Amino acid sequence: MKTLAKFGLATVLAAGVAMPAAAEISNRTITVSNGVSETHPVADGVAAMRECMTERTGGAWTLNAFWSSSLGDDLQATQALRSGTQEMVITSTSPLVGLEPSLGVFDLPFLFADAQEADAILDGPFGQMISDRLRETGVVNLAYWENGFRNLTNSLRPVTSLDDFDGMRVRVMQNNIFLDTFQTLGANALPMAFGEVFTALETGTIDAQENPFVTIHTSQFYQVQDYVSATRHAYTPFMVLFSGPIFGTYSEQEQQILFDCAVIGRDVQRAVSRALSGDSLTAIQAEGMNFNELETAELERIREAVAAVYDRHAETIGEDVVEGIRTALAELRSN
Ligand code: TK8
Repeated sequence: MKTLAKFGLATVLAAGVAMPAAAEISNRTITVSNGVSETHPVADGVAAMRECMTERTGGAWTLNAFWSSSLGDDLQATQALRSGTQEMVITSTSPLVGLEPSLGVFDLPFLFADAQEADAILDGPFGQMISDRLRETGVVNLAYWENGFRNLTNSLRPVTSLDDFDGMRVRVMQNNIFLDTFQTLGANALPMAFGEVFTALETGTIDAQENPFVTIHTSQFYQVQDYVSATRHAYTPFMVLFSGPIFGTYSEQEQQILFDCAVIGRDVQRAVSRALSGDSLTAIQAEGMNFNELETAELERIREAVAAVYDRHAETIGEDVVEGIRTALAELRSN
């Protein structure tokens, strides 16, 4: 009798300790969509995020990933988040400027000098300020991941100078700053969703596109492009976005798990992306692409040619936002 009572008390105590925690973490199935393929470093980040979620929720959460725009392109998926029909998307900032114009700041040509600079800005108060603004549009930015420095590929000629852009039909993201940048360089810029790029290159609707080496490799653009030139003209980040309406149904503890695991995924994703960049370049050359660097003086001409893009879009982006990143970068660079 005594033993039984003791056992009973222990059970009640154990349940008492376990119950609040159990109540704060529900069974959840989270769908995340991506434009890139499953071989892209984003998949390493998603895997790390999934492992973190499993650990933190005791297996109560399932993270299902869909690749290669199979659930729609960046913008469509983001709209699904806003209406609460999909949980998560890993998207470029660029196609979302219609939702939140301040995101356009990351499309300004030659903004970041290197990845460390990008990390410092994105993970610091400036990146947080942009995330706060996005929150108003119905999505929660859990973390910034890496897309990377963008380079031009085409089927016509090596791009070694400003003049080589002339008349080239270049696919750009659905974004006015990219459109203006490439028009200013003399190209014939065509905005298009990422999922349509391969076919458009294959059928010759366009001559060129621009993306980081890892994307050129993992999306197999080397099959339909002959030249790759190290223009490094922009660094556009990825964001790990979560549906605002669905986020609101999560407990505080669950919301924290989302943020924490997105950051763990971020560190893995960035590390893999950076480690892979050089390998991707080697791989696309092995697949037959012709690679060239640009002379410093030519890169300088290109940079000068597009400098006016900053002024033309400052008002749309927000003068304060452009000024804010300039100040933050100047501060970083003075250290
Ligand atoms: C993938 C896109 C892609 C981006 C683009 O969904 O559209 O060129 O660089 O990676 O976000």
